[in-house]
Amino acid sequence: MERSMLYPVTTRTRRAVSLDGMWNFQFDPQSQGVNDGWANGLPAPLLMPVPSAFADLFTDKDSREYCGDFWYETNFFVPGEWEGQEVVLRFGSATHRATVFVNGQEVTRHEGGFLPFNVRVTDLVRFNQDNKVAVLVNNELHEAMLPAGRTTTLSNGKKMATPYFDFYNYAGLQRPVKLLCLPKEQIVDFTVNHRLDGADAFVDYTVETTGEKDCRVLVYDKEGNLVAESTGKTGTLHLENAHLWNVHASYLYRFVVQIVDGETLVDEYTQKIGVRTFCIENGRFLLNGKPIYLKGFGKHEDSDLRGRGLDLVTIKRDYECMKWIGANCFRTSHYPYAEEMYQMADEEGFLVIDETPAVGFLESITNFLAANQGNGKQVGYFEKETTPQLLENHKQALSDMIRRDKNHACVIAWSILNEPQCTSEGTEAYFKPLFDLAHELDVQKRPRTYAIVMMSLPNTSKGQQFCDFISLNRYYGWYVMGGQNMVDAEAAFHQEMQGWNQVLNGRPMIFTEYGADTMPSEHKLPSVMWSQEYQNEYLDMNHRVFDAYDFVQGELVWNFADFQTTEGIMRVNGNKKGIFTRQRQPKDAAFNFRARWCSLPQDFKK
Ligand code: CKU
Repeated sequence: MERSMLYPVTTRTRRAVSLDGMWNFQFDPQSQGVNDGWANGLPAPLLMPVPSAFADLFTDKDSREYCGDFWYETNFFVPGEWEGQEVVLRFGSATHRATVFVNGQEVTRHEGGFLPFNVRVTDLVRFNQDNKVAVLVNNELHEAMLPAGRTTTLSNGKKMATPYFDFYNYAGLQRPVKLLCLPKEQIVDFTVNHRLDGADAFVDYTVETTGEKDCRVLVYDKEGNLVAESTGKTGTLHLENAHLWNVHASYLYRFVVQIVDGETLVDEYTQKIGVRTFCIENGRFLLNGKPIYLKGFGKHEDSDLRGRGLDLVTIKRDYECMKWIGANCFRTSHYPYAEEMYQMADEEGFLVIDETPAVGFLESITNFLAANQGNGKQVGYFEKETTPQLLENHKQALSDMIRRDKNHACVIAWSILNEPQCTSEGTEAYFKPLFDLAHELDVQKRPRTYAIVMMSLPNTSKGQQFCDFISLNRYYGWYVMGGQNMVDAEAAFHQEMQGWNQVLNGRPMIFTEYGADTMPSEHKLPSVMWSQEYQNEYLDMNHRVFDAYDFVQGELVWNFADFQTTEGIMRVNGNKKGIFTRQRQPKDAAFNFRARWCSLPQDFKK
């Protein structure tokens, strides 16, 4: 149960109650809360909404930039009729680490800010009464964690987080918190893999439970008709004339997983699942056996006031914008997103490249972003004292992400890192176990990749050989040879592409980043960098290069929308490479993309 990554649902045997709302909240700069008994009640609480980041709700800078320990606390009522069953608390995430207390007692600790965790509290809660949950959260950054960064102390004694990554270090309880009631013998995990045979589909499944009783799986179509059934903890479901899940043409079956004891229903879990296959063959991505060209975005979970807090309104608007512009894919840069985002991708028929929070493993980027704060040193990232701990945390995040997301039709690939340092000796020893683990854990054997930073070239990158497809982050015409130099940028870009052509060995390549910062306020004829006109010229040049190579099988522009970053001389109140503003209104480039993407066939360059 503790390990279960199943999304909480209410069924005949399960209850899932939302604990979202206004919680009590308090900063703990001296880390005194544990000793002073704050788990039993916060001495001077503020109110704080859950889910949300806390940062952008305050009006003073010290609170916004707060780094260190802080607490959330609320009361919850446990119904008396739940007695005799398992009671579980489920956090969608706690950024970046948390210790949970129930009725004053510590019940669990969790490291990593972007994946869910459960804790069983059956023996601690008082039934038919109020109970207290207190969560000690910490948002400090260091080099053995994902995402990486460092924490320093300012002359006034306050801590400051310096991310090694280009997004704001939002923190808190940013995803839903739920109280669950589950049967003692329960379903812990459910896994599917799909095979197509003519008009039919076969779904091989496995159910993991906490006991020995038998299982049954039922499949219902959209109209609610039972279309397949099987018994056993493993088995195969035969879908005659299967409705396949497809891009912009989703079809989701309802899978009902049961533990049964003769006629008695012991546990029941349900999940909507799309049936499809995805693989790479002859340098092409094949969805249900047909070539598909990837068009879309690198994104962020980022919106006004909420920071990275789950916001269904933003999610809805983002999908409407992505449909309007003709996109079919996005990458969850640079961390696994809230589960609600993948559920919507399943419903809307979008392809997702799912990324771990492995970002910031490169000192040149840190020095560049931090400009005046960097230490100027550039050493191998995977030969440090912190590396073994980092690898452990990385494996944990990768396993949890795969376990959580493996049944989503939308998820077509695993991105194992973003822009790591990958040219030094330690690279292979660090990468190999992670790439192996992804294949071992994923029965669908989704293709694996990592986003390769500028300056890591085909002949210098010691990580590219592990990829099933190559993903490049490239900024020719922005960070490299921008402005009037664009003509040289285009030539240099072609030259690099020829190098990659030598090492692809039939693997497709996609662009996981390309983009130019653009202020929605700026127009200029002829263009200058940062103007809307320049963003379009930059994109046209990049697309000319992509279109010249058959092996380029996708383009995910950086970024879907403007997003918040740490302040500094490289960023104007955030990164402005959005095709949409942070408020999700189109820049001029959005119309350029709409014209291109709506006219490119799905099987472009088939
Ligand atoms: C993006 C220099 C490349 C760093 N890359 C990662 C991403 O997180 C950044 O936001 C580029 C950028 O806009 O610089």
